Order: sequence, then structure tokens, then C-alpha cells
Amino acid sequence: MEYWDPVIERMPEGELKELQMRKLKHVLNYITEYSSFYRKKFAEAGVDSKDVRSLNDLGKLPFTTKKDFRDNYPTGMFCVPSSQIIRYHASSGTTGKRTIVGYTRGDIFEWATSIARGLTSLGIGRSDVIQNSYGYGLFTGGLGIHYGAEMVGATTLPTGAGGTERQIELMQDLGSTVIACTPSYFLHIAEVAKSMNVDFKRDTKLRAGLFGAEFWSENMRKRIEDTTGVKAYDIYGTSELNGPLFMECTYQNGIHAWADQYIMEVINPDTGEVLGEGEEGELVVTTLAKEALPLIRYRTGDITHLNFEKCECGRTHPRIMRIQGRADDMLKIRGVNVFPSQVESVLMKMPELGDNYILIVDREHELDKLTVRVEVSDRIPEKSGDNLEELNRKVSRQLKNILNLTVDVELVEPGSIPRSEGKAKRVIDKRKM
Ligand code: DLL
Repeated sequence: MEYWDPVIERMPEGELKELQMRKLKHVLNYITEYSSFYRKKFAEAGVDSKDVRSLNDLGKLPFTTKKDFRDNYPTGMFCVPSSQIIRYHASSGTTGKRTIVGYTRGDIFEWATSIARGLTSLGIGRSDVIQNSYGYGLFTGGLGIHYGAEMVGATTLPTGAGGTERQIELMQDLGSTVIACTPSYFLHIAEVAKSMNVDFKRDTKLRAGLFGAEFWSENMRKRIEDTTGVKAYDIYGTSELNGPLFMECTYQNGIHAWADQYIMEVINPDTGEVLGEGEEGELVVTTLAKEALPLIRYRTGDITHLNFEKCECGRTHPRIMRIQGRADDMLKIRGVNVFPSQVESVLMKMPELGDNYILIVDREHELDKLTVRVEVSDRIPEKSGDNLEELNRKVSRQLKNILNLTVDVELVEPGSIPRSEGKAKRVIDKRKM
């Protein structure tokens, strides 16, 4: 097993906690001095950063939210003058006004280091060609991976998102061994490759994929690995915290979150109460090393649980387990909570179904109605009416078992649901339109 930073990555838990506490004190002094935003926030909450004497005291501090970014748009939360900022990124703003993030030279270095550790944990290095199909530009995916990939000395192939046929040609011509993109885009690339008669196993050197930026299920992972032969690794981050930040190691059992750079908590999203290890709730992150935009208890909106056990790979840092979706993605259908990820888990287990689906929520006669539209697989030759009806009943039954809710299932032709080159749109909620 190789490590980018063996001392830090394998640091015993106790020492890691001491290091976190030292860094936390430093961050709190730093924001007290340089952040008018946090001075005001703490004063409003009636807390003093000096009250934080142990890591457990972190819970005394108020949360930071996406709304804070919007209220202080564009750069009101920055702790350094613009002369110190060497790069901006912005979130796409799909769930509201976009948020702006800025980075000092030190921030870019820390960010790339985080990715470099992850890549090394996957054995990715100088002999690899990383085809980076995350969007370059304001989105953090492209440049985030890029700097980490260069740091480990891999060859980067900065294709960005889109131009799918060209992606497949370049992948063959330049021998890409790793691809980085959203899992939904990779499935689309695989689909186009098939139509070009390109078989990943036979015609390319692709061995690993860094898939993230949107939720995806274990069953989706299995499907990707079974159909393409590419090992699928989960990678997580948010633009407010940096962009792509943390990834799984070869054991594929949770995303290593670097505790010397960030403190992870999981809270009850309704009450704000801090939950224990293994309990599912909203991920909250405090940055320990950021200069331009340090964040205290940032509510990511993502639902997951943490695992603090040492990983088989020897790393001691906490692991973020499979993200179940965003708290605000959760649909309430006739009083029942539904995560799109639960639906995906069911659909991806059924070989008769294709890779693409969408959830449509509407209101009929004052009652919520959930329709799951899903493509049938093009691997199934027999698509007669009887078979389709039988399949429809089977999908409905399996969804009902998991969701405890009767849903309408609409089976559609392969290729009929729009593909995405970035984050897939999985839900249309007509009740909000
Ligand atoms: O998507 C950063 C990123 C780029 C992560 C490339 C991974 C790879 P945002 O556009 O700000 O940043 O979106 C962040 O995407 O809060 C999650 O809801 C979702 N998300 C990101 N990674 C995962 C993942 C980037 N591995 C939001 N699993 C986050 C589930 C994910 N959801």
C-alpha cells in the first residue's frame, strides 16, 4: 500500500485529535481576526470562540449554511483581500443563487494535496493517464482533479465534459487508464462506445473511474463494473468546501475524509443535534486549513453516516459512507419520505432495466403521485407487450417493497430519457412548478 503522506494518513486517532484541536484553535483565532462575517455570526449566537476548549465544544458554535453564502454574495465571507485570491470558482446555482468561492495559493496547494492523497490510495500515479471529463471552468470538478493529478505526476488528459465520441477516440489513442466524471456521464460514454463498437476491456486501457458530484448507489457501482470492467470509486466534495476533495481507497468501503484538514460531524438535520458514529444524518464540515474561505460547521445538506474505524488500507481518518442524497432532495409523497437513491437502488438491481431513469412527482385530485420513468435495457431482445406488462408489475412490486408506497411505473424505450454530461437530473417535481 502506498501513501502520499504516510505519517499524516496513518496517524493514531489520539494524535490526530490533538492535531485537529491545535488547528481548530488556530482557525478560530484566524477568523476572529479576519472574518467580519464570523465575528457577527458568533456575536449574534452569543458565543465566544474562546469557549471552545475541546473538540466536543465545537457543537457550541453556530452552523454555516448555503444561505450565508447567498446573503454575503459574492465575496462577503472571504478572509483575505482579492490580491491574495488566485482563483475563483462558482457553483452552478441549480438550487438557488450561485455561490462564489475563492482560493489563495495555499488553498490550491491543500486542495491538490487532498486529491493527491486519494489518487495515491488508489495506486494512481506517474504511469497513469487520467482522462478528466469533469467540466472545466467555474465548476470545481475539472480543475480540482487536474491539480491533484499533476501533483502525483500522472498525465492529465483534460477533455472536460462532452464531445463523447471524441472522448472515446482519445481514450484509445492516448491510452487513458483512469477516467473522472459523473457516474451518469460515464454510463452515457459506455453507451456511445458500444454504438461505436468499442469494448472498454478489449480496446482501451481504462481500469478505474473516479465517479462523484451526484449521488449514486452501490447497485449502480456494480452495474458499471460488471458492464464495463472499470473499477468504480466514489469521490465526494462540494464547491463551498473546495470541490472534489475526498475519495475511496481500493477497499471501496467509504470515502477517506482528511481529518488534519477538516473536522466531520453528522447532525440531525431537523434539530441540529450532533449524532454518534454510524448514525445517519446531515454531514457538517469545519475546515482546518483554508485561508480565503474558512468555514465553521458548514451544513453540506448531504445525508450519510461516518465510520471512524481504521480502514484496512491502514488509514486512520474518518470515512464518509455512501451519500444517500441531499436532505432537500428528499421527496415527501403522501406523507412518505422517498430518497431518489432508494429508487435507483431498486432499478439498478434489475438487469431488464437500462441505466437511465427519472422520477416525476405531480398532484392528482389533491393527492401526490410519483411516477418512475425508466428505460428498458437494450440487452433484452424480447420486448413484447406481455413481457413489458409483466416487467412493469415486477418493478412496481419491488419499489413498493422498499418505499412502502405505490408508484406508477412507466417503461420507456432505450435512449428516450435525456442524457447528461454533468450532473444527471433525476427528479421533476411538478408540484413546485
Ligand atoms: O460536485 C464537487 C465535485 C466535483 C465532487 C467532482 C466530486 C467530483 P457542487 O457542484 O458544489 O460540487 O455539488 C456538491 O454534489 O453537496 C452532494 O449533494 C453532491 N455530491 C458530490 N459528490 C457526491 C458523491 C461538486 N460522491 C454536491 N455522492 C454535494 C453523492 C455527491 N453526492
